Amino acid sequence: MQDRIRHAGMHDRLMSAEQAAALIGPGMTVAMSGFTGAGYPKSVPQALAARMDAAAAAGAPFRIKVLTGASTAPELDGALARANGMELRLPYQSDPVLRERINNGEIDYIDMHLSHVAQHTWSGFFGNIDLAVIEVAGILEDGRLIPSSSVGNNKTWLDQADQIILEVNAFQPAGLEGMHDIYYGTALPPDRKPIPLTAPDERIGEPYLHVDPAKVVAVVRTDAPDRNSPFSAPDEASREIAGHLLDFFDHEIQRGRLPGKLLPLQSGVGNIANAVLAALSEGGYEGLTAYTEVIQDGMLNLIRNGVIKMASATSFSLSAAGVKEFNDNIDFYRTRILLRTQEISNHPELIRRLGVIAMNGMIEADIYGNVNSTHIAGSKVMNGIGGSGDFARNGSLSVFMSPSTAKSGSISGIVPMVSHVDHTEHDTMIIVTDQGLADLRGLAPKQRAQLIIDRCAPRLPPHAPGLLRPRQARELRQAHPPPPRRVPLLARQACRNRQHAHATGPPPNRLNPITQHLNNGRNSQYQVLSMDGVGIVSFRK
Ligand code: 0RQ
Repeated sequence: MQDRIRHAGMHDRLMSAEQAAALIGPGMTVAMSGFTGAGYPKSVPQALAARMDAAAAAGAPFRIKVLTGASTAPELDGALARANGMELRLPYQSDPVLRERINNGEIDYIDMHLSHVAQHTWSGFFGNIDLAVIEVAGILEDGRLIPSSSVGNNKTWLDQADQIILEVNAFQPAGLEGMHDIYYGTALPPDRKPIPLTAPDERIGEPYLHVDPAKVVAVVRTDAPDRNSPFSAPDEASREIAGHLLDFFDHEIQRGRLPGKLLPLQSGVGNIANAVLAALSEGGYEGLTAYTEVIQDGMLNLIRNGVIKMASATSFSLSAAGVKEFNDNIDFYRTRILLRTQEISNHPELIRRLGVIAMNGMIEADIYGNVNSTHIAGSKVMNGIGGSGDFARNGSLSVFMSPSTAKSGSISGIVPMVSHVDHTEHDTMIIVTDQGLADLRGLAPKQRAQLIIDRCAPRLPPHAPGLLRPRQARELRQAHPPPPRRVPLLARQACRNRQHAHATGPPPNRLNPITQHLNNGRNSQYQVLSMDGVGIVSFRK
């Protein structure tokens, strides 16, 4: 095969990962490639972590600020976090070691919309970008770069960083060349122009990234695969969620609110999202499109079997089996997949114009439709908001999905009040759990609450101890004279219930603040029927 490094001058800058890592100094702001475990640098971060370990052992801690596209992998986030070498990380992560350090307060973490990262960098909010470490699949004779398995923020990093280290990864298939569409027309206000993209399969840029060769201080050869985490086989809850969603799509097509080929699909990360995609292949669809961030195994299968004719994204996130399928059939996929910068894959203007159907996982939703995608019990981050906000706010349909309970049924996914808000009730249109689907469009808060509880909340067996009896309800009415409210909520009690649930599992037969409030309301529309240990389960008009 032709050498991946075709620019003569770049050969002079070839060096080992250790030599390249020595160019990074304490306190630097370093931007790295990588998005959902794809296209991240594989060797320089590990060599840097070794330096950090040595520095710490010598009593001189060595820490840097790290910016990426999204999550990376053990060789980057894991290695630098283990070496305690990060003082700041943004904008999305999913590494267990890094997560622990963030949640222990040892690393500052800026969790932000992925579409905002480039513009905030240009505006200088993260300070000067001292250096960028970018994985590429090759370097052309003229110095342009063949992007790797993700694009993410690489255009911005190459443009904004003072110095560049390139990792040229021979493991990435040469057939990636031509699969990218890098648009160079974005700007800060007031110089913005409409982005000329009206369908997911349109090309508006070019297949290569630009770099000023004078800024390239090191070129490192690597030959290593991406993270390639396996996906769990869809479980019963995921299949039920997928079934409800497909029924809903059918209903919307029959009502004329969705075309037969749906609208461009966005699918988030995680096992549930992957399971929904798997189910779509049995839904009788063909010729669909995707305008999304990440191509997971489920989407690759849909492209393979013609259900999706074309997908636009910024990255892959494949299992080892998915990578093999992709690499073995790359000529087929090259005409059906376009990888763009995350500025474009997540651009609000484009998501709104295309009418994207946004489908994302969540940790919990409250009965009014506020959604927590990121924080367990309000304070421990799981991954980050990623692109879910870009898509949910601007899509024509914003769907959030989760099993109705977590941790073996001990924590309700539907709660009185979310412990952290990522997506407000104003952005949330559809909530789906294994129990059912609530279409919140056109509903006022108390109507939303009734529907979410009726359709989505976990169910109790008929004689469960949480059943609220009429006498108890009467007593409660006397105990808590109710103020009429637009959004009934006893916030203090909602928080107390949650703390208890997370500390000890489901609390014993305790009255839920919302059920109390709704039941107590002189002008309440609802009568409480039952409740679970964590949040209310059902009430009726
Ligand atoms: O924990 O791994 O310890 O078992 O959260 O939950 O049910 O496996 O669901 O893999 O689909 O992820 C929201 C995290 C869901 C994901 C989230 C625990 C649960 C498990 C994972 P364990 P599941 P998924 C585009 C879109 C934000 C970013 C986004 C996410 C773990 O979808 O990161 O959407 N979204 N980006 O046990 C306590 C609860 C819980 C809970 C779940 N209520 N309480 N723990 N868990 N609910 C892509 C990008 O932006 C890049």
